[in-house]
Amino acid sequence: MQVRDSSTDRLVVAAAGQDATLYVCGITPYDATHLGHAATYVAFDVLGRAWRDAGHRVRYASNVTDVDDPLLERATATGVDWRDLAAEQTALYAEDMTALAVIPPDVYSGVVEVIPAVVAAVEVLLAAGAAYRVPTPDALVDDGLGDVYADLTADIDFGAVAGLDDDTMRTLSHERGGDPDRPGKRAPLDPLLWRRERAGEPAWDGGSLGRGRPGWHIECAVIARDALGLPFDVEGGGSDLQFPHHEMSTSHARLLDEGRGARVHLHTGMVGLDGHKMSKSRGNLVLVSRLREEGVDPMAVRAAILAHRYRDDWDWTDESLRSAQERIEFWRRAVSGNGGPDAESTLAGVRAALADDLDTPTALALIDDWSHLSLAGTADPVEGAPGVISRTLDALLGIRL
Ligand code: 5CA
Ligand code: ZN
Repeated sequence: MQVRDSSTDRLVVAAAGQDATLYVCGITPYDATHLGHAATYVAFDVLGRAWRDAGHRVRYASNVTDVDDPLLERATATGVDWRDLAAEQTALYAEDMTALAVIPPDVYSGVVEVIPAVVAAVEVLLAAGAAYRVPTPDALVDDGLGDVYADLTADIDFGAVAGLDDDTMRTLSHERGGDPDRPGKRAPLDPLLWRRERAGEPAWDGGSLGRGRPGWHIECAVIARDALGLPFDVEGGGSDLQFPHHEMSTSHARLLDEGRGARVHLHTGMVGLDGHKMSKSRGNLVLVSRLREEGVDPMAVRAAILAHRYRDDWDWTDESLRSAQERIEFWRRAVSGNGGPDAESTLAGVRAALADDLDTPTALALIDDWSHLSLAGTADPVEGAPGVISRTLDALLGIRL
């Protein structure tokens, strides 16, 4: 299994040993799962399937960002308790993923479940001189402890994940949850590790840090480390997470155990609608749950996703769903008999396509080729060949006909 590492843009072996370890950043559960989320989780699901097929023991971990500013803001705006909102949306997400045949993670952790581990990690970074306190006059109790930030100068490899220049990093930090203009920080990009309690915000016992809640990046660093050990094979998510999220979480991981974070970073392209990235903040969403309510076959949704290369940006359209529905019908007709054209070379081709940086469009085209031959009728049908195709689709691509 080779994949294109998004840090170096080189093809690399995805997992060198028998154990293959994967961390994929999970949802922030304040709104329902849209096609962009679905495409990201389906892509990493195919990676897990290809690994299993190649004989690896897969260990997959993910998180739910069940405490974060956007979630708390949405809960306040709609008058719902943030815990209820998170629980409700996480359950809906799980249903959507089940419908899309995404194999669940082995470890699936909320932030609220790892607070003591995050506190201990931040204490380690402070003791190592890799973090510092920033005064918080607006904290509920201003006892002088302050918020805690990572000092990025402590990490000589900072920047290796995304490879961006300073100006770009600053712009993206501002757009994607950072606070480059916060007074009192040593450097604009330094990320928040621990936020002291503010009025109306949830907070937990933070030991020597004082009551508060975790920053975003440290959460994923700690969950990945505790679930998979360091270093692990692949860290994944959408391309919007390459910077700052994966740059920062990898930096934290490096400093925590004098180790490394992920060996390889993989980022999926952004799915858009009408030319704009699908996002909860923009509201241009096609929800998986809505499609399900409308009676759309989830396998067609999955096929529509797999028709695109995972790393490309693409737009969801009604047409892409319609052609996926037709494709599924076509495959169903083609596998309906007992015999058909020999399927071994198709299976080998699908395996080779997936081993080549998860080339799912080529894999689907190979199934199309076999289906055309099958429906044209073959002089010398091989018994059981349609079953091989059905099982290839099911096991490797997660499409049950
Ligand atoms: N909870 C954090 C990660 S720790 C988070 O980014 N949550 S999220 O709900 O905003 O996104 C969940 C996953 O879907 C992330 O991997 C994100 O990169 C991906 N994602 C978000 N929007 C899109 C999109 N339009 N296309 C493809 N993937 C997307
Ligand atoms: Zn994450």
